[in-house]
Amino acid sequence: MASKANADYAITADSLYGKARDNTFSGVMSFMRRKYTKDITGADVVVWGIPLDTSVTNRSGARFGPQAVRRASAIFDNDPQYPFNLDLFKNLAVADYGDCQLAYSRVWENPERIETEAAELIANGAYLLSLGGDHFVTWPLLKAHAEKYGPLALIQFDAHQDTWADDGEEISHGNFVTRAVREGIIDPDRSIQIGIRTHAPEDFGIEIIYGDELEEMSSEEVADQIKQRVGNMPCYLTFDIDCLDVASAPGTGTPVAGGPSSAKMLSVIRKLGSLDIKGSDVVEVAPAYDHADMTAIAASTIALYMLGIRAERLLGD
Ligand SMILES: [Mn+2]
Repeated sequence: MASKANADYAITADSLYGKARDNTFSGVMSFMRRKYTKDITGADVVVWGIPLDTSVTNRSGARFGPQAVRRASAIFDNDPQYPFNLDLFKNLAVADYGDCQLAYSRVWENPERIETEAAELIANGAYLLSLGGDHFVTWPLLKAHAEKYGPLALIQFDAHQDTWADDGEEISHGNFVTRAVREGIIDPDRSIQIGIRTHAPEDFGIEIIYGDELEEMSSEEVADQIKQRVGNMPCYLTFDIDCLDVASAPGTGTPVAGGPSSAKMLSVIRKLGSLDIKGSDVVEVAPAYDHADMTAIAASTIALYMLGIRAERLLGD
């Protein structure tokens, strides 16, 4: 007889560990069926959605990103997760905290709302894995992380540098890097951007691997260059889904052709486990422009890899 207790693991789980038994096509859609809870006691990782898309320059819709990524993540069933060959949730306690409660009419309040809530979520040392939302959200996330961990090296997978001018008042997805450099939150000399294939007026000395260079490099070479740059500095990993080629990720607000495949970038992330990554995000998934969930699946797999290298690191400790 089927047990009710095995369904809807997101709300029936009695711990932050363990395997869900839901069918991939049904049930409550938390990220990878992790327990949906506001009690993050004992969590190694907190997954959190930030459905903000009021600061985009082109197509809006990333407010539906967290929903789409959670739904796509249901495809990861109970088998050991490739390529880690691990039950990630045997040793890694992961909570899905739901979404940030944003103000759609008092948008100027949102940066502080995000930062304040993020600070609470990481206060006890949990690793925060955030699902955007547009790339503005990385600004308050970086602030909260730097407040706790000090200045950070930034690892940014992106088609855009996000270094546009900023007067300190703007809510824009194109200048979080400008602010983070100006306020000393990231160290540009230890930071690196991967997949860039647009021009911006500033680079602040941040190292760049351009889209055409990626094409010529192996994933090993890319990962080595990142590790060389970051060294042992505490770092933050942000993955703008538009880093991927439009063929791998059409469902995003500012797509750019000529980017890498999901296969190559996943392979790079897999090799970053030795870095002292304090938190990460996957942003700019806009499912209204997606086809067959391909962008959402790519994004949820990137988030899975972020958990995977975290789980491996925990096992290594
Ligand atoms: Mn970006």
